[in-house]
Amino acid sequence: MSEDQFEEDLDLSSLSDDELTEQMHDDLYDGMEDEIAEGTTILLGRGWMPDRVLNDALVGGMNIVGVDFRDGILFVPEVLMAANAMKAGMKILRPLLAETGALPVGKAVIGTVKGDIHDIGKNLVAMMWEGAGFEVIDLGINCPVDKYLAALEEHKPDILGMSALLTTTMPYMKVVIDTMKEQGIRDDFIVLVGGAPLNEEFGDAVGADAYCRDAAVAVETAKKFIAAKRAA
Ligand code: B1M
Repeated sequence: MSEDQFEEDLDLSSLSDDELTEQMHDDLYDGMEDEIAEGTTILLGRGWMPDRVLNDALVGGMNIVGVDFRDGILFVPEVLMAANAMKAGMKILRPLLAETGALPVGKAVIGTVKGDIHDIGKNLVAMMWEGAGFEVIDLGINCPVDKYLAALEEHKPDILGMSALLTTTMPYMKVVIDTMKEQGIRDDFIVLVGGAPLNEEFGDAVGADAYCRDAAVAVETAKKFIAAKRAA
């Protein structure tokens, strides 16, 4: 029997909890949305709490995806597919998590800066953050400083993320951070920046807390800063 045929015939509900969790990690890795939705529903039907499904089956699987993306084993298209599969599970869990009051790992606002319409990398970061258990408010593209500030005021996130893909738009990050300083709110937020033309030196120069080379690093960095914030 071919592997595809095996996958088609596999009855997820016949698996034990451990086997199903393991299978869901594989299905996330392979970007299989329907199977992730089905596995999520089965685990909930067996009495698993939504946050356990999220952490053990989904976030656990996305961690593997993140590590392989960082190590150059997986590439952008595969990670986007995995993130979409994750979304299929999250769609089922989100209202239940809200009901049970389970706290997200942290909250992040992210947007591509004014003048810039590139959003593939930003979307990937947003999806990977969601995959890691963060609540993410995505402001989209071409964000002026007022839009960022209004979102900080409204959502009170832990993290502000900014993306820029053009050498002409990346200086706008400094406009946002300088305005935050003027308003005395800079230190209320962890500011993370990313995008192909940036580097660590640029991140330091504009006054960000960190530059993130890619989406996997954005997850690691966000978790590190949140842990430090909570510890303080
Ligand atoms: Co444009 N574009 N583009 N483009 N485009 C680039 C960026 C360019 C390098 C191509 C080139 O000339 N070689 C060049 C910029 C040159 C420069 O600034 N020096 C360029 C240009 C010039 C332009 C236009 C000006 C072209 C024109 O109209 N004459 C125009 C600009 C429009 C505007 O923004 N105002 C333009 C338009 C477009 C399209 C609309 C056609 C399309 C965008 C579609 C979309 O995003 N929905 C597009 C594309 C696709 C690209 C390239 C080919 C690919 C970008 C991409 O999606 N990469 C790009 C060339 C390239 O990079 N090879 C190019 C994949 C993505 C996953 O990677 O975005 O780097 P990336 O994200 C990574 C990391 O950078 C990081 O994590 C991500 C995932 O690992 N990251 C973050 C990103 N944001 C983060 C935020 C964080 C953390 C990490 O916050 C915490």
